[in-house]
Amino acid sequence: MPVWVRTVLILCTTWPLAACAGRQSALDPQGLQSDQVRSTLFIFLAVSAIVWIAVVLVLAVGMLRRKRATHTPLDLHEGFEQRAGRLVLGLGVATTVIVLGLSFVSYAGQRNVFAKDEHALTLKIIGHQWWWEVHYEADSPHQSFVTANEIRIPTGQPIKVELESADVIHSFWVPSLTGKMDLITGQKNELQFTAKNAGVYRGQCAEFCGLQHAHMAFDIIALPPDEFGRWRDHQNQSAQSPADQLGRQGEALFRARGCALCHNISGTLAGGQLGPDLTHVGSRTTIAAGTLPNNPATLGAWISDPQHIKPGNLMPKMPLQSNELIAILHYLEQLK
Ligand code: HEC
Ligand SMILES: [Cu+2]
Repeated sequence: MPVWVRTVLILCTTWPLAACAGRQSALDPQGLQSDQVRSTLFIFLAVSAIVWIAVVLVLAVGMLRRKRATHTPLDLHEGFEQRAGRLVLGLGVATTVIVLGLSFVSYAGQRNVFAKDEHALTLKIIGHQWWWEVHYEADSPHQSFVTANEIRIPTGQPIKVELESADVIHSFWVPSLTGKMDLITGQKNELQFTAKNAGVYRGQCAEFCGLQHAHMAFDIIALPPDEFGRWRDHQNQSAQSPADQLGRQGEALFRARGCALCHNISGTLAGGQLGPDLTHVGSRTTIAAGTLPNNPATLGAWISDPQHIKPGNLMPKMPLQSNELIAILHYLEQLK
């Protein structure tokens, strides 16, 4: 076999399968609910495949064994009519049984996926064009905090997300963990899921919501419970005060240049609510809803011209001198 034929064959067979694993795949489930979604899919797929193969086989046999007609279509053959009638009845019953069976499988699957646990950890998630506001809610306000675009959860514990929208309809979808659910203005939807294993699972807005819909992603980072506890305690704290002169200058410029009108940094005078909370922005792994990894270069590029990176997003390009940009960047980098 020529090499190119072999290459094409290998590519055609393995390339589609490569998409089945990874951190954003319903076929590589890492949560109790996504397990259920996958088994439901496979049962439907297997039953439909068997029916399809049976139909094609019968059709093929019929075509191969076709005989020349020896009678006119209007002749009645009692024996044949009776056999045909029984066959049609049998197939009708089989179809009904299969459809009812699959309906039951689907119903049982949904019951598991949407089962509710009283003791779930509750998060409130608000969809914005084009980022995610994430509230960790506890009984005591001292234990509650807000973050954005990165959702850390403990493994093995049921998580309840309450979904709302600040503007248009969005949809919360983390294929590795569970099915999707819409975020709708004026309505509170709810979804629960449990991550089986530690890892980073990518989520994506799954309902077209305008220009930058494609750049409205997020990460769910599932951690062992004690590590999650440490992260949570840290997020509960107000922002660290800047350690040096440049950082203090950055903090002042953050207010003077208008950033504080849209961004909150707990423990400081910045209390804006239009954009993501930046109290611990330096500890997040990505910026701009999963658009870029978070490092000094990307953060600097974002602040100097967010419209170049994510055209049409709701953070305007702010006129900053380069020394002002450096000071603000230095300040934000310290907000671990
Ligand atoms: C008019 C409101 C507004 C102003 C003013 C504003 N921002 Fe933003 N900012 C936003 C919005 C909205 C986003 C989210 C954009 C997106 O991802 O779609 C954002 C995102 C960010 C992010 C990324 C956060 C993350 O976790 O993804 C940083 C950092 C940031 N802004 C810093 C600044 C700085 C520094 C200034 C001042 C120079 C500033 N912003 C001024 C609205 C604003
Ligand atoms: Cu969207």
